[in-house]
Amino acid sequence: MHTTRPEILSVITITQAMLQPGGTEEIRLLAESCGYRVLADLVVRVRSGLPGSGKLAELAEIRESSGCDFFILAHDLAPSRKRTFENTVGCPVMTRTELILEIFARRARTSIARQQVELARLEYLLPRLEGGYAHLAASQGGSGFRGPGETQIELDRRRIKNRISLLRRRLATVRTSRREQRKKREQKAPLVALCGYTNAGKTTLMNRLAHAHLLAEDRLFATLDPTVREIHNPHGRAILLTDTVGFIRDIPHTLVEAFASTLEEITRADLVLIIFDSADENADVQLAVVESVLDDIGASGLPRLYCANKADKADTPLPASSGRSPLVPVSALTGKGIPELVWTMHSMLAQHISMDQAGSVV
Ligand SMILES: Nc1nc2c(ncn2[C@@H]2O[C@H](COP(=O)(O)OP(=O)(O)OP(=O)(O)O)[C@@H](O)[C@H]2O)c(=O)[nH]1
Ligand SMILES: [Mg+2]
Repeated sequence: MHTTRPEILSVITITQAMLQPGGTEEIRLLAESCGYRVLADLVVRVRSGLPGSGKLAELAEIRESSGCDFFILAHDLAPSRKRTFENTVGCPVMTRTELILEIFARRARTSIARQQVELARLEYLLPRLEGGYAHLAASQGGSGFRGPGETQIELDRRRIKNRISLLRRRLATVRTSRREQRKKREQKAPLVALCGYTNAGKTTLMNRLAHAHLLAEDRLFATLDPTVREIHNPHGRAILLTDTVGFIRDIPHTLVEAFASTLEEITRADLVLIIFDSADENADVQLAVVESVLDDIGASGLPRLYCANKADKADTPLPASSGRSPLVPVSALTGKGIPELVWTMHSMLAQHISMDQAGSVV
């Protein structure tokens, strides 16, 4: 019997010369996390997002000889320039934002995550419909909107707007009910939010601390929905831990908006545990991204504890620790440093909460 396997698409990534450190590795990891086979990583010089005409002609030849299905750009591009790019190289071109939206679409499992991702994709698509993006939404798989042809633009736009309003209304209800759940929890125990760059090891740490079995894997954006687990300190007092969606540099704006109720979990925490991969040579850049997202979502004033994870892999001790404290090195994988982390977490909570309220609850 003949069984059909899902087709694996082959891609070539294109990183701008002089992009930030780690840009090429990150776009490859993003592409692989989306299930694509990466045939090559090219670094090219671009001006306003577009390579020069000679380079574009060269890319068209590379596409012919490699048989790649499309190119993935490590940067974003205005719709008209993207069309020029695609017409010259003779295949679709996916921007970084589109790739991230696609990964989210593929990862979303729960109904709330699916609605959040659908909203983000539609918000992204709406202003681009006229530019002929509908075919792209239809051709790239995933669970997002399938746009009909350009002839129906007005109809599409109306449908999309209606769908966006419906999704916004539904997600507003989710936000309200999450707030109510949080209020109940807040009365029960202090909340520690695990946050950090995607793939830093947040879920592995959550599993280690709470003896949980949540999905942790070597892929970007394995976690989309917030999860809460209860742990107890040696005196039997409860602490709630919440694991949530990871951050990435230049996180698409529509995603931040659509995931507002998820990110709100962090802003309500009594302590923010910032987990980073201390073995990653770009840990400093990633930490700066995380700190800036925390600022953006209004969580900058919360007490924070840095957790230098993957200490089992790090050659040099804490390359990214510059000026950040308190900081505890751990390995969520082996358990090294976990008792120190738990102790610091408890003492920070005790200090913070006793300052906030009359009596200590920890
Ligand atoms: N060597 C080593 N690997 C680790 C450690 N902690 C996590 N990992 C690995 O790092 C990868 C990512 O771990 P996750 O826990 O899924 O990371 P995350 O931060 O939750 O990632 P997202 O949910 O995708 O944002 C997995 O392959 C883990 O096994 C550690 O301390 N040491
Ligand atoms: Mg995770």
